[in-house]
Parts: sequence; C-alpha cells; structure tokens
Amino acid sequence: MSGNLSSSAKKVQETLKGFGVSLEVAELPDSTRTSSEAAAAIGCRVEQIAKSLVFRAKESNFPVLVIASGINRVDEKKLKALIGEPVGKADAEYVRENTGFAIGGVPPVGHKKKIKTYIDEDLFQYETIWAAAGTPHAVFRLNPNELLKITGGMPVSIKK
Ligand code: 5CA
Repeated sequence: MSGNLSSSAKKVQETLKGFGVSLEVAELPDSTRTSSEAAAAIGCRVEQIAKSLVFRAKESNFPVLVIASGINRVDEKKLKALIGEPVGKADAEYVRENTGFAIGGVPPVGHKKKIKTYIDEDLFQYETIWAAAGTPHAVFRLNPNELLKITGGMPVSIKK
C-alpha cells in the first residue's frame, strides 16, 4: 500500500501507476542510498540493483541517464560514443534540477525533465531487479522488460 509513503516515494508510485503497471514502492527502515546498502536492506545481490546514474553532456548540457547494474561502473567513453559528445558526472544540484530527486533516491522514471536513457545490458540476465523510488529508503521490484517498457531506455553495453 502507498498510504504511508513519503511525498517523493509517493510521486514515484503515482508515476508507476500512470504506466498501468502494478509495481509497488516499498519504504524500508534500512538505508537504500547506495547499491550495496540497498542490496543489504532488500536481501538481494548487488548485481540486481538497477542504479540510476545521471551524467551531463558537456557540450549541450543535456542530462543522460544510465540505469546500471549495481556492481558495474559506467564507461564514460562508451557513453560518449553513444551520444556523440563528452559526458561528465553530474553534481548533486544538477541531478536535482533535472530529475527532481536527490542523489541516493533517483528513480529510473518520473523525472522533472525528459531524460535520454540507456540501460546496462547486464541487467537483463536477472529475473528480478530493484530500483530506487525517490528517497534513500524507497525501492521497487520489477523485471528488466518492465524497466525497458517504463523508461523507453535503450539496452547497451556500457560497463567499464
Ligand atoms: N538508492 C540506490 C540504489 S538504486 C541508489 O540510488 N544508488 S545509486 O548508485 O544510483 O546512487 C548513488 C550514486 O550517486 C553513486 O553511485 C554516485 O555515482 C552518485 N553520487 C553519490 N554522491 C555523489 C555526489 N556528491 N555527486 C555526484 N554524484 C554522486
């Protein structure tokens, strides 16, 4: 039930509802701020955490979202090749401006601005994955095809 969710988690729950999928946001007592904390709090493998990382295209200043498996590091050179310009890591303020959420709780959907999205192909080997849902305590469970459907992201080879 979403009755007791904080406002940021509720926003994500409403976004998910809008997609017509029955995905349920859960707020956990333990921190889910990082992939390893999230995996520990959920009781899943770090690999199954779909972390939403925001990058900034350095020339256009456009945001780019990479949804990566919790254990992988994103190769910025591969990302550069995909979007056609250099990228850098976004700072906290840029993340909030573009997504409407703070680092540690950035969800894969429901952002303030429309963000071009890439999905780490490694996530497709897991039946069940977990993504952040707006706060450093909120997550939701889904499968990779649902992630594909709700984000409209492009599956790519992106790890270092
Ligand atoms: N809720 C968890 C699991 S989904 C989560 O959001 N994990 S995360 O990995 O997607 O978010 C934390 C990420 O934010 C880190 O991997 C790191 O890339 C980024 N980050 C952490 N601190 C900063 C910072 N000060 N500036 C920019 N990015 C940061």
